Amino acid sequence: MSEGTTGNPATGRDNAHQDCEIAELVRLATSAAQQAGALVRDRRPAGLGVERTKTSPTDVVTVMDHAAEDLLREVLTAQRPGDGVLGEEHGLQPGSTGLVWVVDPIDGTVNYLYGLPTYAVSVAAVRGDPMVPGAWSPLAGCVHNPETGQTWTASAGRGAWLDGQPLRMGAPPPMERALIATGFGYREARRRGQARVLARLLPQIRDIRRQGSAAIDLCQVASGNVDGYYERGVQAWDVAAAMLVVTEAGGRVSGLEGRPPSPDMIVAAAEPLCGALVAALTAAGAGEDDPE
Ligand code: LIP
Repeated sequence: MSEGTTGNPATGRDNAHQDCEIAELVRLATSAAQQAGALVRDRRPAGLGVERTKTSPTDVVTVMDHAAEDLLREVLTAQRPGDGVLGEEHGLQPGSTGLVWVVDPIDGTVNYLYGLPTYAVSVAAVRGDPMVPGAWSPLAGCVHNPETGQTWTASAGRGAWLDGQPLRMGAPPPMERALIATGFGYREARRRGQARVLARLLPQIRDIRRQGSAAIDLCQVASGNVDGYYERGVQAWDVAAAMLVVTEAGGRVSGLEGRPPSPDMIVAAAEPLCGALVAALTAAGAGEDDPE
């Protein structure tokens, strides 16, 4: 499988045109993510601090989140002025083409703040409304970790790659031998609920990893560094590009009880592990927070 594979010969011309357009979207996503990655890595101010907080005192934003999102918006709109852009820090700038760039300038901001290397720039081109769960789908995406240099890319129906090498997920282990990544939200009631779910799940699996970047967790599912991932509370910008990496590598990304992935819950793994995880999380009441 390679980027730019020609489509169905029956509709050859249209598919070839679409292939070109999607390949172009992947190139732009990759170039934008790598430029923003170089900025946050190379221009990190000495004594970087918290610029402001969002949903709780531990939900932080740094000056570099803003600088990188500004750069992403500039690069993307210079090339494709009619497209919309939805970013973690500055919200939605509507477009006219039906295509929206969904960007997270630094996914893993707490790691970045502490000088830990697990963070990423995430850039996805999606069709539909990325604010409404189930109403959008990613066409192209790139997740770039500026510290390791790892660059995951994916294009809808055409495959997923890590540093240009095709990714194909193998058969997963059973639940009791599965290494599962997860993350925790920033509000107290959410965390109490997440701790309750973890206490139910942990005895059923090999172990848990909490790496601090949903985008990297998902890409590591695709790369086989963990077997699965789940989290409550992640937004479209955290996961839009990495979801495509997982599905194009042969995995499944789901919500609970047949629902699409959403801020309520995202679960990712190859089948049958994904289904087993969804069942275990449902039984553990993972779709609800504890009372405030
Ligand atoms: C963060 C995630 C992290 C998750 C947090 C948060 P940010 O994104 O990727 O893994 O547990 O809830 O959403 O805030 O660094 O972009």
